[in-house]
Amino acid sequence: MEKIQNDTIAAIATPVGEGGIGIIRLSGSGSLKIADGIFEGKHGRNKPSGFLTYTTHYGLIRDKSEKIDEVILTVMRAPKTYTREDVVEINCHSGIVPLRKILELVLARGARIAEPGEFTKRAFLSGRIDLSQAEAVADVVRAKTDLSLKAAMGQLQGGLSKKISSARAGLLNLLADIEASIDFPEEDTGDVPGNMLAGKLDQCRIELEGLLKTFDAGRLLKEGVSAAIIGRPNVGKSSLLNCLVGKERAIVTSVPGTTTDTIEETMDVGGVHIRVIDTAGIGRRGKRPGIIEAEGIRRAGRVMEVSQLLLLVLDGSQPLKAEDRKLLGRIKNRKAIILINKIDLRQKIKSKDLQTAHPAIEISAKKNRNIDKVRAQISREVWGGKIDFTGDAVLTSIRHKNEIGSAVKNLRSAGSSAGSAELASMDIREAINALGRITGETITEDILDRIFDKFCIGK
Ligand SMILES: Nc1nc2c(ncn2[C@@H]2O[C@H](COP(=O)(O)OP(=O)(O)OP(=O)(O)O)[C@@H](O)[C@H]2O)c(=O)[nH]1
Ligand SMILES: [Mg+2]
Repeated sequence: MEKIQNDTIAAIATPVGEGGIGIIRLSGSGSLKIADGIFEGKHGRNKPSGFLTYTTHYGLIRDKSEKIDEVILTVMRAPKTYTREDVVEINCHSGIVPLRKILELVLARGARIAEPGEFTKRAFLSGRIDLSQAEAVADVVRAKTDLSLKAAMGQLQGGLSKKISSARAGLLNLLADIEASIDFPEEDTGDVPGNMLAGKLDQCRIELEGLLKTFDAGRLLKEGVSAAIIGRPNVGKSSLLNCLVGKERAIVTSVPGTTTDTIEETMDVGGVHIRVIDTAGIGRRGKRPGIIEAEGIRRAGRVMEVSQLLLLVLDGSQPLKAEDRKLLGRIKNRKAIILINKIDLRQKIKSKDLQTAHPAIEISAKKNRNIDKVRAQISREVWGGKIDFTGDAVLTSIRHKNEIGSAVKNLRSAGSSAGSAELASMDIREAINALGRITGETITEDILDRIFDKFCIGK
């Protein structure tokens, strides 16, 4: 899908705000000429259109007689650039005004403001990277842990593309053989006997199924997991949140019903990004819940429904109460860890009283005891010990998963219509198209738009 882009696009490529350096990026055939009109080199009279590729130059950005900022300007000439077009990057002081003024200046001289992800979209349309690599750019930018970065980088460097392209190439060959046997049935085309066809289809399908199996782990890496801290009022939920995230995030007092809203923080456990959510205590407080507390309890219930992992806190210094039992019942079929808190006090709960299949850990949130065990258990629950991350391709995108899923279905159906070459070839063609939509060989404009809409401006 090669396409000529004539217009020159520009955007602020760094977060807008006060900082050391801000970057305005230009891409397109007009980039150098636009830069010529506003840049005045400090040393020598050269203009950007005369600069060698991948050289940087110190100078001023000017709007006629007005000096806007001192900058470093980098010229990168087509085709060896991010977009394969002429690219100019202007490093200026990162303040809202210089960034905005320089952007306005390049727009006034004929550049157009870039859409979200348009630089990366051009890198794809020019054929420098395929679609799955372009998507990985957004994943790299958004990576929240070392492991999610590793997965995104693997994809950016073509790990997934290679697997998909080789499966697709195999299917294209197979299809060519089958179609030759349909078109010239009388000739000996070295045709594909049924069992050989079935063997090749199986091989390709099994490979794709292997890729599908990496999706649970991949999604975990990319999206992270939400873990809700739940329990009766005053059992130490907020104290636990503070321990886990290592700061005094939530208010802790001895008054039952201290937390009235949900409080969210993030942490990294074994490379997985975890959103920990503290909630209002569920159940009776000292007094009857007012409107605020009632809403807090309702929210706690909702968070409990949607979180992937539940951390049920019990107060070990008190006998198990009816409300604790109710909560134990509610988490029966959920992924959960039970935390018997306040073990620094005399204990009234024994783990065996709990009658639960969930793991239970005795902790003291106040004295920071056994919190490392909680982390280790969270990691076990979340990873299930089954992530093996050997640098092979990992599926992290639901879009890719769906396309591979439909390719697998088509290959299965092709295998079962072994008798009819026509039917089999139709299915194989569908599978080839599905795989092509991952790498971008076969893709429609609206899917492209949907993918790049999710990017940030300037990327
Ligand atoms: N002795 C002891 N006290 C604790 C421990 N953890 C929490 N507490 C105390 O228990 C009281 C309640 O703690 P919080 O963390 O506010 O409890 P909570 O479950 O968030 O309470 P609500 O927000 O009211 O539902 C505070 O006085 C804490 O200091 C612990 O491990 N040992
Ligand atoms: Mg609280």
